[in-house]
Amino acid sequence: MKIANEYLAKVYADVEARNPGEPEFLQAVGEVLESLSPVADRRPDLIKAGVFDRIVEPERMITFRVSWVDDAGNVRVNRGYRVQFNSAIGPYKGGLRLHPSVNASVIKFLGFEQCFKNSLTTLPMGGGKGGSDFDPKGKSDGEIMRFCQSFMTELEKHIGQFTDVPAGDIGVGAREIGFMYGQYKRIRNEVTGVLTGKSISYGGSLARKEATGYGLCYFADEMLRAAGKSFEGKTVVISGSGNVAIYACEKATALGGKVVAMSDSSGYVVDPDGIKLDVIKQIKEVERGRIVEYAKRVPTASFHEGCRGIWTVPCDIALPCATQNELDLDGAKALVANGCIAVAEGANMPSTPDAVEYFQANKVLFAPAKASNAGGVATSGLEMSQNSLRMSWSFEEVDEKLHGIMKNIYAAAAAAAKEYGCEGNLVAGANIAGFLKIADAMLWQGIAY
Ligand code: NDP
Ligand code: 2IT
Repeated sequence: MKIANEYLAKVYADVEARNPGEPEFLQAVGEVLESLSPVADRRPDLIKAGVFDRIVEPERMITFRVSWVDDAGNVRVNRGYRVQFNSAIGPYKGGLRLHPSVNASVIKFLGFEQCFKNSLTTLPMGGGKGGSDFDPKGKSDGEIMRFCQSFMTELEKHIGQFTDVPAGDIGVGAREIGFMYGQYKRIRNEVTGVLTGKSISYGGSLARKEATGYGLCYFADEMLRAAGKSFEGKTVVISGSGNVAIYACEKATALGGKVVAMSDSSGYVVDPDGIKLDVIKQIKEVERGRIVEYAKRVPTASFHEGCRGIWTVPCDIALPCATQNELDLDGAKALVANGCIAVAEGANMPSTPDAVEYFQANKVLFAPAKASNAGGVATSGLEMSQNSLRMSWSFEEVDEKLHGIMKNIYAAAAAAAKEYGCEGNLVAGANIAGFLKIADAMLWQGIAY
């Protein structure tokens, strides 16, 4: 980790000592502190008020047992988490992830990133994240429901519309949010916007489902345009085939790009003709199947085992939309060698630090996750507003607000990078712009003696 400012280097060393065995969390903190060096150089007041020391420590970390009964009558036990990272600018806000790889490190890295992302949206939302090591793959609807109900039976004690508002993430979509919301309402006997990503019939927002993928492309479009380029006529590779990837594919295609590859955790499909999104949606959203099916149904497509090979597919624009650290230095080298001009992150922290460095050294336009995937949580913020107003806006109204927010995030990140001496570096710009608003709010609110 190259943290230029001496004080921040010490903050990082403390975080390292205090959080052993948490590589993802340390990776996320290290990247942010690296970017904040020019801020610490100019702002002794923030050092004096302990803002850097406080911002890397979650306000609260909740860990709990989730027991449930499977279809065969066996008792199963998983571990649930909610990190309430920072509430300086609003109630904790962030998704819930259900995946066997979930642990404290993953939840804390996601919660930490979420604070800066939410700040960038300009909406009043603090940062949080949660989930469980439960594996939804191969589970029946009944098992998913019983797990979600048990999970919410404990989580309910810690959340609320003015306290903490969870949403979806990997393994959590409208089905899971519905089961969790039903349980919350059963226990509390109150109808409030305590979760976002709800279905439309009981308070969800139009365009929330599309928002992360659409927002990613709106952001990438801004970045490309600032460099005199666009999606028009470009070949695009998208990893993943979940919520973010599907709607990134839809918008990238609408903006004139041709998506030629998508993946899941078992492998990737290449379709030189352009991915037929209706087939992907049928397999993934309706059948909950595997991507290999696409190659069986579409004659122009081929399936390749293993997901990392997707970065060897030649493209102009790469959109990693699956999971953390899925794009490493080898992937970055393959993309650059094939002439890739832009990478925009849809997943959270999908690129390893050496991959990011390689892109920047090779003048690839690079959009960091906490800026480019903020459209999902921004639209969650719009869902909260609609719930509070007891109103719902049209798809076009929400989409237009989302588009405006993404343009604004690009402008804020680009401006902060310039102001702090690293023009063109959107990683640094997004970290600095996101941080400054939270830091200011923390200064105003004092320290509990
Ligand atoms: P989904 O569960 O809908 O889809 C996840 C996709 O990523 C699937 O194709 C899945 O494949 C693949 N994937 C997951 N884990 C791995 C892994 N360890 N290795 C390889 N592939 C993997 O999740 P989302 O689309 O919602 O989330 C994708 C990413 O976007 C995550 O990083 C998430 O944090 C981030 N994000 C999501 C937002 C949202 O609104 N949903 C907002 C902002 C960021 P398989 O089915 O085989 O597991
Ligand atoms: O990583 C993310 O920003 C999300 N999973 C969305 C969080 C939200 O509260 O909508």
